[in-house]
Amino acid sequence: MTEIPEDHPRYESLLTRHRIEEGVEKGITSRQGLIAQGRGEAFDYLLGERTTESADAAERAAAAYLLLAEHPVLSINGNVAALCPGELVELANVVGADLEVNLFNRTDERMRAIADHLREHGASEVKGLSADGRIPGLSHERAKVDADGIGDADVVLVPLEDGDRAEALAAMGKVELVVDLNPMSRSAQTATVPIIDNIVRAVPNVTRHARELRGKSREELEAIVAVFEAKAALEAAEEAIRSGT
Ligand code: PTJ
Repeated sequence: MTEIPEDHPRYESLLTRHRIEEGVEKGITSRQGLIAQGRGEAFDYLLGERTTESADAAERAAAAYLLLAEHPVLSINGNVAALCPGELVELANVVGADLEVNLFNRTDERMRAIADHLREHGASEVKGLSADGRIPGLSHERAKVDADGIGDADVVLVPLEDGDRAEALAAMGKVELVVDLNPMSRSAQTATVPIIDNIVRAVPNVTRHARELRGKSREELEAIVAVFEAKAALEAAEEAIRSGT
């Protein structure tokens, strides 16, 4: 890999691409993850590679939901494990969430490689390997979850999720916080809180909000989630993409 000069105008984007490549080499990210990354990059480019005001509000609402949750779980796939493992471990620590590996293209090797990778980044416990629970209405491999993890969660952060599974999780009555750069994707459209932002910016920003909101009362947190409107957030993101502002 050629060294990327730090003054390159698209330094962050190229670095992110490199992390995904490394993820594939390490057996963490699937080859389809490269395609997903390309789709994400296109939307990010149109958004100006920045966290918009409406995405920031969604990240604050997500932080409030995570703090209000009885059992929050952060779902980890091969792309996010490669892109921001330490940041996800930090968010889990700040809001008291479980980390669960949950893959679209599930293999035992990748499950283990991702769990090990998260532990190398400071995770003490990683769920997803026992797979003794099922998401109803999905074909076998994609339905596998831990009964005491996502199976039991009331609030789940699902980054870069496929639409079917996002819908099935929503049908289980879970609050879904979806990170996806495409506001028109089915997962973003199904989410309680659609976060239209790059995962590498979104996770640290949710953590920052969670740190700020930690001392607030339940009533104050409930007021933040009550005023959040998913439809308005999706419209604002689409408008930002279409108009470039
Ligand atoms: O590791 P696995 O087996 O669980 O597979 C993970 C992928 C992402 C390959 C799988 O879930 C998949 O194929 O996803 P899709 O259907 O390609 O959807 C990925 C969505 O994530 C697309 O809408 C992209 O725009 C979006 N996306 C890609 N990169 C990012 C992103 N959103 C936020 N941040 C990104 N960095």
